[in-house]
Amino acid sequence: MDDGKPVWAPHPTDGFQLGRIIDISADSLTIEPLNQRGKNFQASVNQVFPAEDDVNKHVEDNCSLMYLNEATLLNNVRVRYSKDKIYTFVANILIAVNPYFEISKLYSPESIKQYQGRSLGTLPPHVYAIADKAYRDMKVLKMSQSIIVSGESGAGKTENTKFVLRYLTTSYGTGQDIDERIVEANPLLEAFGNAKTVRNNNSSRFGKFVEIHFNEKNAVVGGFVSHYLLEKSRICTQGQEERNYHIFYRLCAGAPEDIKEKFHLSSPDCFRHLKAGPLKDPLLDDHADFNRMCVAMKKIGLDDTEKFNMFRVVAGVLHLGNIDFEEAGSTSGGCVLKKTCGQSLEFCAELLGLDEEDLRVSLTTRVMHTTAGGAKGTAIKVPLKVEQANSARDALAKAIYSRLFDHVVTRINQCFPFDASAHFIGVLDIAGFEYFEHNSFEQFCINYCNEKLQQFFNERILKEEQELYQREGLGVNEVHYVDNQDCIDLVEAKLVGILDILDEENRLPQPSDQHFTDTVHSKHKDHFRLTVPRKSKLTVHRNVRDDEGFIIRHFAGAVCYETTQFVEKNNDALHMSLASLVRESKDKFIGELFENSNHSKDTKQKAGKLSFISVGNKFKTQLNILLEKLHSTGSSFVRCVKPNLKMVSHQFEGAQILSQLQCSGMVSVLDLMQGGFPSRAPFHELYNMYKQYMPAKLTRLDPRLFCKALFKALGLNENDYKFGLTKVFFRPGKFAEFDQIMKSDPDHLAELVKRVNKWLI
Ligand code: AD9
Ligand code: MG
Repeated sequence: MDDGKPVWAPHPTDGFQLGRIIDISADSLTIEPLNQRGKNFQASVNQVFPAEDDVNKHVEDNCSLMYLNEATLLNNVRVRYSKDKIYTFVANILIAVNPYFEISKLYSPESIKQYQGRSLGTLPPHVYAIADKAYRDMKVLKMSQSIIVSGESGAGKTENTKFVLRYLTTSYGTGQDIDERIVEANPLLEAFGNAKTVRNNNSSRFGKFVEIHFNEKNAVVGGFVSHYLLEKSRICTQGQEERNYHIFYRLCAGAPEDIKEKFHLSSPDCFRHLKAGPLKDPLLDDHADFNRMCVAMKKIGLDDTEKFNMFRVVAGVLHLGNIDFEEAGSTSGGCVLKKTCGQSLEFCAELLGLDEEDLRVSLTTRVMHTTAGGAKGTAIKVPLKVEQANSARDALAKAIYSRLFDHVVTRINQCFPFDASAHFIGVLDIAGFEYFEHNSFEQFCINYCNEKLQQFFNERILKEEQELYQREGLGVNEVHYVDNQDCIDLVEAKLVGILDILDEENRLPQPSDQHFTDTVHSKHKDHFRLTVPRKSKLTVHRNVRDDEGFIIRHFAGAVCYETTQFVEKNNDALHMSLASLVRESKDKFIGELFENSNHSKDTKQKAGKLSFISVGNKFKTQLNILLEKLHSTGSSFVRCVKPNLKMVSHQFEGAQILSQLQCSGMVSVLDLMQGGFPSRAPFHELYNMYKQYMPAKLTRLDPRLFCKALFKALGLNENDYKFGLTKVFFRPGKFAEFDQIMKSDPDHLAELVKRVNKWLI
């Protein structure tokens, strides 16, 4: 590397900068930046990478570069982004950078047509190319496929997912209702499951796996949506500058007057659950979005009754939120409703089909069974303190809303009838690795999920690549990657895993976050992946004990989790009084939302004890089902990248982007490819591609011999390629070089043909 050629060296904001090595010591290099104004600086050897000769060149498949490393990848993506080319391949993996503006014609109907039936690599990189590959693989291999879309919040996962769904239904649908329904399910899901956050004005607060089902003739016949982990805390509290779920504002803004009157709706600032955040966002048009959502509901096949049932529940949740409590004047220690809540209780009860008095009692007291004097015990009403009543109210709101969301998904699925499914293509749109200033149970679950997905990625890309080399008899050195099974075990192992320890805590008579945290630490004292946070990490902003949490060393970096509220957030059950209240609602719709919820066989309530439904273990089960599905399908990966934090177009923040590429495992892929043979082509493809240029004598050979003869005649360096059993494999950049020789000007080509002829004699 010290041959005076330019290198990529670290840069704090751009990720990398060009420089020249001017001195080498034992463990660091002295770099002179090529940018004249910069000062010389030190960089460690493993942070400096060789640069391509022409740093302004860009390639569609990053593997056709000569040097495969994180710096050349970043540079390639950067140069392409500056030309509005947001998609780049790294072999079969697609990188998609969010442009934050509509690129003209990129997703037009003509563009859809273009990609149909075309092999990967024959057209510019595009999410359509991935969709079509999945479709062709499904058809040829007779095997279901999945497309895993990942990336951080605002990176473009949901948008790309929608492009895939539209592409597949447009290209391979039968033109019947089902095609449209699959696409129209999205506005509905987004109304109930998306919200404005500081990272994304339309952030999905749940994960989803959407399957499009195809019949024996490979035409679209159905769909199915699975959803994961709706963020429930948002229903009652939102971060600064964030909003609640879109549906609340849309309903207030767009509902027809008679409905507004019936549901006692007014402007959002009349509702506690809405007025904390920005009520109106200049970029969001709640009124128009309401109408758009109603169109989607109609297309999906929901009638007015169902639609208004859903809206009624949403309105009920809003009025519930306005109920407030104050200490009761008596000595009971209980609380009463504040006078200032006006008719909130009445409206809420009316909309949810509850008895007003029952609702009031259920919010302010809790039924307990004493064990004294018999197996059943007697029920007594214990008054709740203001704080407890507040949390009972919020728990009820969260339970109702999340059941409503489950119902929306169930209804969507009922609108996709299918009975002739042979295979499916599933698209996974789920939040990527998260790391905030404060990390709680939600981040813990998301990052656990990402560990599992990363393991799947490693197996599919890294392991299978090496197996391919072996199968083809290439004899390439093994590339090592960090296996994260130990981290997954730490979370999900039976009994000793964090999820089971947490469940155990939830089942104690007096569960506490602190006791849970201590148990985790004591069960995993010297675990490589787990450490106790240092005091400073947790106590800067809040007054928490210094060990109230744990740090997990994830594949993408260490994350410190604060465990306050883990116990509460892990429990999906309502306390008994509230659960029976809603289950026995006079309103059939509400009653059905809560059917089979608490009180099922395995969640019997004991005396005085809350029932318990584990959020963590439910997610674990769902995830394992999902991974089983992924394992049984062929897979493609789309890595979405967020270009900047300001959410604006044409701004490429290199360092930010680099860290996303590292987190997504792309850098390990490059390591593997640099040591291996990233470009490959089956003999027959090369034969078909180049036979037109070659003398007849050569084209009479079979494809394998044809390639051998051609390469020899061209005098290609034998280190640059290898012949496998069915394919030729090229070292990084070498296929592009070869292709260029073959497609060079006619004079040069004539010269080549002469050489081939000579060689043949
Ligand atoms: V989150 O984890 O759900 O918060 P996503 O889903 O990764 O996030 P999303 O797809 O919602 O991000 O994209 C965020 C915004 O970027 C969109 O609302 C669009 O305004 C913008 N975007 C994303 N992809 C494209 C695109 N291909 N073309 C134009 C885009 N705009
Ligand atoms: Mg999203």
